[in-house]
Amino acid sequence: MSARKKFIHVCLTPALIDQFDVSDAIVVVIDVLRATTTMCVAFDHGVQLMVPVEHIDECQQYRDQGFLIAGERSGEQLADFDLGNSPFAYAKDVVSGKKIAITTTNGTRAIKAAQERGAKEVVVGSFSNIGILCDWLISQNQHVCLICSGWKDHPNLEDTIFAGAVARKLRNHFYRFQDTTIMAEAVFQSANRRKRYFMRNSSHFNRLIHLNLQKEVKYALHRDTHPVLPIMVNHELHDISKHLEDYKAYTETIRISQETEQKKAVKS
Ligand code: 3SL
Repeated sequence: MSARKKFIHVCLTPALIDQFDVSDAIVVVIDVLRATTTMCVAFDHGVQLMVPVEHIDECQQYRDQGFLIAGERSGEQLADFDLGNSPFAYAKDVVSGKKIAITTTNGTRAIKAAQERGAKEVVVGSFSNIGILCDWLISQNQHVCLICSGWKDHPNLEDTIFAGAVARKLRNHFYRFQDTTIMAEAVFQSANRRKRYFMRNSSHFNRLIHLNLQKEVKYALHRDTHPVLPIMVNHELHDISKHLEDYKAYTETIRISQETEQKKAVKS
């Protein structure tokens, strides 16, 4: 860590993203229940790459390119999609070696918003990869912006709690410049060790409980179960957990092969 500390900001909903200059920051997109947790499970189970997309029809188009398509709206799997947004559906025998295009109510939208805003890097965070994520953020010595996906542009409790957990881990390495970072850390400190109890009145917790998804909520709150680090390389998410030392060279190789594929597609 260099002598100059960097800033850590918390953006409580994608609707506020325009207030943040992320051109010089690593953005961590957070959707604990459940998109970013599910993405970590998928990569840990051997997915080759994932393409997060905002719209349903855009996602469907990937089927013709040999992708599995995953879609969720308001907690439920979309009809005729291969997968929804349940971490339990992304078993090794289903996803290993596969390419997946995914659209979810808030999480994939937040990823796209971060990219459109010009983030330097966009990575995916959840309790399941919090350790590797925080170690990597410290090692990068860059400004960090934690973007909570929330629910339809409203802040939510679970993503704020996670942002606070990250802020807590990073507090000695970063300036906590804005009140939202301090607020998120305070919420995390109140909730820690009894997160499910704390969240019992939250809107999305109850939405998922009504869909009989209590097992998924419990699963999403466990730490370091899937130590991967998905990062956006152009429009695709790739796991860099095995390439932390030379992740820039690794992502550059991916960019080159994306260009080659694109040229082939134009010719054919
Ligand atoms: O909003 C999202 O992106 C989803 O994670 C919501 S759900 O947990 O699948 O309902």
